Amino acid sequence: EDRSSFKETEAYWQSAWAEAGCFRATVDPERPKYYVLEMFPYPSGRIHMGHVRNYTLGDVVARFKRAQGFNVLHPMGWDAFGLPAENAAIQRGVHPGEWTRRNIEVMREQFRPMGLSIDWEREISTCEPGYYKHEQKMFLDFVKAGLAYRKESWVNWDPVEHTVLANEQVIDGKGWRSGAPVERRKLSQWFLRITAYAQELLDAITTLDRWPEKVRLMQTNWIGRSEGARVRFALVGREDGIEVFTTRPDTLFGASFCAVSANHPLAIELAAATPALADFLAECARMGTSEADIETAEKKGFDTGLRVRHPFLDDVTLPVYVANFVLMDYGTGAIFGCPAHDQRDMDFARKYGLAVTTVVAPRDADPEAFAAEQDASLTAFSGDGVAIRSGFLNGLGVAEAKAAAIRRIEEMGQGEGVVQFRLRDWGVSRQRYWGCPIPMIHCESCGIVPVPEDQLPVLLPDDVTFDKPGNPLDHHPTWKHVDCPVCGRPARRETDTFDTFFESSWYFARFCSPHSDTVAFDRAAVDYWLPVDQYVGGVEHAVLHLLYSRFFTRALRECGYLGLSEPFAGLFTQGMICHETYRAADGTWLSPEDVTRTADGLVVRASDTAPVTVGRSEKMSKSKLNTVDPTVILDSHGADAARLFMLSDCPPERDMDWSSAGIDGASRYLARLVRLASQPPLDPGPVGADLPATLGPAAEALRRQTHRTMAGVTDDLEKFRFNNAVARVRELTNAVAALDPAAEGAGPVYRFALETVLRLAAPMIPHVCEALWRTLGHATMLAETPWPVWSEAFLVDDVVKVAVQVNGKMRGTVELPLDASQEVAEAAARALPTVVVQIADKPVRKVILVPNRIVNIIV
Ligand code: ANZ
Ligand code: ZN
Repeated sequence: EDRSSFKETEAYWQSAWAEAGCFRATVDPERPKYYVLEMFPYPSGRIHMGHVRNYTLGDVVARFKRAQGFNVLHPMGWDAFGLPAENAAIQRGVHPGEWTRRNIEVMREQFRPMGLSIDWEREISTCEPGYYKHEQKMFLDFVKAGLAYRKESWVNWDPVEHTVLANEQVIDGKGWRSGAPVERRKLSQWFLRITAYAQELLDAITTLDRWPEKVRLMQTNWIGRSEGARVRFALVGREDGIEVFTTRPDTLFGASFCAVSANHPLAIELAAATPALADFLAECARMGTSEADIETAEKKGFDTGLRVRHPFLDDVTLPVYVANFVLMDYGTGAIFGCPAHDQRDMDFARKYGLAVTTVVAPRDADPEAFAAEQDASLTAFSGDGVAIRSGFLNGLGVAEAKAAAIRRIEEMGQGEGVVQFRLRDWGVSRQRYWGCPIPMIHCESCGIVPVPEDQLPVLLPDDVTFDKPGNPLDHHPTWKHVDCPVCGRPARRETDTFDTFFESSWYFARFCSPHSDTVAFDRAAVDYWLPVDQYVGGVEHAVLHLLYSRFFTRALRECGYLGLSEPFAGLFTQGMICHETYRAADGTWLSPEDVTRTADGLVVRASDTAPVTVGRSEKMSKSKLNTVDPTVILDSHGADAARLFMLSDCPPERDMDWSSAGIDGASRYLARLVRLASQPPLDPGPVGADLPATLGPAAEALRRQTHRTMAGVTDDLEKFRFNNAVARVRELTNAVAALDPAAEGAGPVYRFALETVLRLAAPMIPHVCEALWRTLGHATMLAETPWPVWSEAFLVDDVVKVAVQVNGKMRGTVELPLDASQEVAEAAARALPTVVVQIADKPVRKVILVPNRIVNIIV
């Protein structure tokens, strides 16, 4: 075995594993299962280093669990619908289906040399009718169950991509892909009722104890549960009133105004008769729609001239504003403002000269003095305290005052306590071609009717054109014209397709029975394999995909598809891959391949040795040219080296720096491992031989270290500390290399320790370990070999460091078993190189042993 032939070796073992069906998963109720899944890739065209990291991490888990005796499911598929395919069609005239399928071919071939332990027989692609037809059936079931519905609503419209975006896809007021400022439009859309599960999704977060804390927190905030009250304020001189949502009903006595959103029905009504208000509403419509935009924009209002009555104070009325910081789709779209205790209200009050009335004072403050100061302040006080100047609430703490205020409002019939969620229903309609058709038909006489189940799937037509903006399905000459399944009259197909997060919300379940044709899932298979035991992916999916999937699983449960609620028992989010950036003198970016390092370490342009400015390490991105093509690395260094460097550099949750020095270092280690196995400096004895009963101290120490490494690496792999696992394996490798071939029992211990290195490292660098396992004489494959078992006896710390002296002078230390005998201690001490030099050819007169402390050699 020679490291120089790594390519043949890696390819050889990949086919050997495939031929032996090592990674084929079959339901086996007798064995414990383990389902490992990496977030499936979008077939963009080529794999990138982020993929390599993601799938390497998952593969380590899959191989480790398989060795531990689990029945492992580790599948792979393609998240194949989506916009880039349509953009390619527009820009390059290639059909989205062709573009996508070609990319899948290319990327599958790019993944293959990584040696991933995947059951390729389960490969799925979401753009194929065999996949999306089940999705159409699910949607019809959701409609029946009231979990999907249609409503007219304000939507985020991406003017570049001509489609609706979910709130989650709007980042800082811009489309998450196009980067174009989002516009507001009113459209009729399909929604999934995720809000029906808001409380359940929130409560269950506490059960996700193998999820990163930050993801759980992000989901908690996204669901955004607030307890508070709806309070109705009667309008003076009108029959109706304004209903507000507040989380601070305890501050009602400090109210100085009410405000409604620019999209509130009252604002729209008044604007019809007030041109200045109409102008103000138009100005608000141009403002960004995201919460962040609204948070940071200057607070502006329009005084409607209307007034409302204070619910608790008979003689008090408050002005009503239309304000740009009130969102229509949260609470009731209206608020009461209490400037003393809310910063936005404070900013607003100071701008429009409204009263600031302090009604909560900290417990340790003098209420009068505090109130006087706070009334004049520019900073709201939102802390805890006791109610003051608040009639029947006076003296109560914030929590009690909230409860008392709600009780009184309910008694008065002016409102009620409510729980409010920030979470909105999920709008799933997209005006795009390359997605799953929504199986509905619009009939003028019957309304919206579902496509009968026996007519599924509704196939995407292939013959579409992209020469006009908008949805090609809508432009198609015939596709949308169908007969109404109810009355038979001419009707129109729904031309919207699903948001592509629809497909990724259930693919993990489809992997359990990817070929079942009549049903989405074989029930026995999903019952056996789900939940996913370990999911691995990017933290960018913390709310979108991961929350949708949690909801979808519940919706499928409700419709009888499966019997669980949480799809992912364990989640790991990996860090990004970064690389130094390079710029030429003229400021243009240079790629890592364009530069080279001179003998004195200077980075210069490879073509002409012109000076290069080296920038800090940043996330690999095409715009800064600091990407490294995985295919080039796999070709030049092999999968094992790439995997090893990915794992060894830093903890997997952190961002890592890719460097050529790092990948070279990984290669060197592999070469060394190959030498240790193929050119051992001693006779390692036969395969399968037991270790001799007695070992010399050096061999004994290596045996002990080997057992410790087994325990340590196992623990590291369980806890995703892959970099520590690599470090331990390397240490053990060093110890194997350092073993004195002449030591008593060296041969068999050398074999034992080296084989252990291979077994422990196999999940990380599977090819070289498999090959060397064969080199060491094994007939069976390492991929089929169980995980090593250590003996606890070797883990207890009964080694001591003993000082070694020659003629009373300190010459070094040796590690000895506790209470080592005179012979053992003397042999170990005399083997120290420093001692050998000191003794030279002088006769040893005496060896004095102070047990467990000192060996003193007298010459
Ligand atoms: C009066 C009040 C007094 C408020 C006070 C806060 C502090 P969270 O925690 O996010 O649920 N609010 C209600 N609906 C709103 C809307 N559609 N747009 C903008 N703001 C809205 O926030 C709830 C608080 O945000 C509510 O409680 C309301 O202001 C405001 F000292 O009511 B509060
Ligand atoms: Zn009809």
